[in-house]
Amino acid sequence: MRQAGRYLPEYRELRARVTFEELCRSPELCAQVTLQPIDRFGLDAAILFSDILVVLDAIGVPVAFNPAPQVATPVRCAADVDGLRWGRAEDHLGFVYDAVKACKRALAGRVPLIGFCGAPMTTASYMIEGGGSREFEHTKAMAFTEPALFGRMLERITTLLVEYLAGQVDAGVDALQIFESWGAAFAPDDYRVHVLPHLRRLVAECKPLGVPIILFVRGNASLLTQVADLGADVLGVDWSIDLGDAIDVVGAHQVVQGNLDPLALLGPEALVTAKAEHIVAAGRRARAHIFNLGHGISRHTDPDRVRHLVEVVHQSSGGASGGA
Ligand code: 1CP
Repeated sequence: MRQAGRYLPEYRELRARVTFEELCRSPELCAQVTLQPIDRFGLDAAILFSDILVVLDAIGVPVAFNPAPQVATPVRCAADVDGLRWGRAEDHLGFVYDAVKACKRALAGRVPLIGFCGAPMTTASYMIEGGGSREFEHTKAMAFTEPALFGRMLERITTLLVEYLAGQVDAGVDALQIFESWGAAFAPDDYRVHVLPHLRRLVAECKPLGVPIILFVRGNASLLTQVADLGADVLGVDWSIDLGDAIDVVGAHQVVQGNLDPLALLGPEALVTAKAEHIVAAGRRARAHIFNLGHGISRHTDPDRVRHLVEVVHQSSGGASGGA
């Protein structure tokens, strides 16, 4: 959940000299940034420093990070979709795999490394909208007026993402996380028709890669129900639902991850302690629970609050990597 990033002075110091794109494209700098929160806080896993939109460049959709992502030429009609460089993406993604290898070397087995991608619809939404969105008007308009085109686009993105995740596993990642950050853009029945089949295929085709798959879905209880049986090894839960209620929805046989509201870290230590202990207690009812934030960390977060959070979680769950 952006555990490396602008809330860390050592990240800001590096970013004053290089752009976000340069960071992602330099394996050595990428490894340096990936390890910053590991060195500082003693977290139990590292997540590759990159972005879900880095992959788009490889199919001919340039993305600028200012720092929010912007796509100058959105993809909205059949000619746009069919004109992309589908099928030749692998030739352009070597820098990500080199970054994975550099991270693995730098970690030297200390903690596992998580690779990731955006879910097909979340990825498509940035291509169609041209950046972040509140209403997802263009995305939904395409799904509702040209469902076959929308389906073709998601199908091709899914194929791209399977290759991309396979490349990350080949390069050495120990687990994969799929981010469906904008799942709630669609009403539940529309999600089931237009989006879920592609996410199902992504998970199914990544299963043989042999590493655990974490599926993070930001949205609502209905979405959690829909994704619960896709075969992901871990279900990531956002902060908008009580973890105990999420476990009721997906079933106590599942492994869950989450779900502290990242903005709770802007509050006092005592609040962070109480909320973290509540989540650790709730998670005990699941088959296993990986503590995490329920979405991306705010850049206004005091790193000392994060340190405090890690201590509380380790203490209340029985030690580093314990109680999971
Ligand atoms: O220089 C900067 O600080 C740019 C800010 C930034 C950072 C630090 C962006 C632009 N991306 C990232 C890193 C990032 N993004 C990681 C790194 C690994 C980690 O530490 O977690 C990851 C996993 C992501 C994934 C990501 N990017 C998601 C999925 C998770 C989520 O937050 O929902 C999404 C939706 C994005 C898009 C994106 N990229 C950047 C921003 C600010 C955003 C989101 C805002 C928007 O849509 O407008």
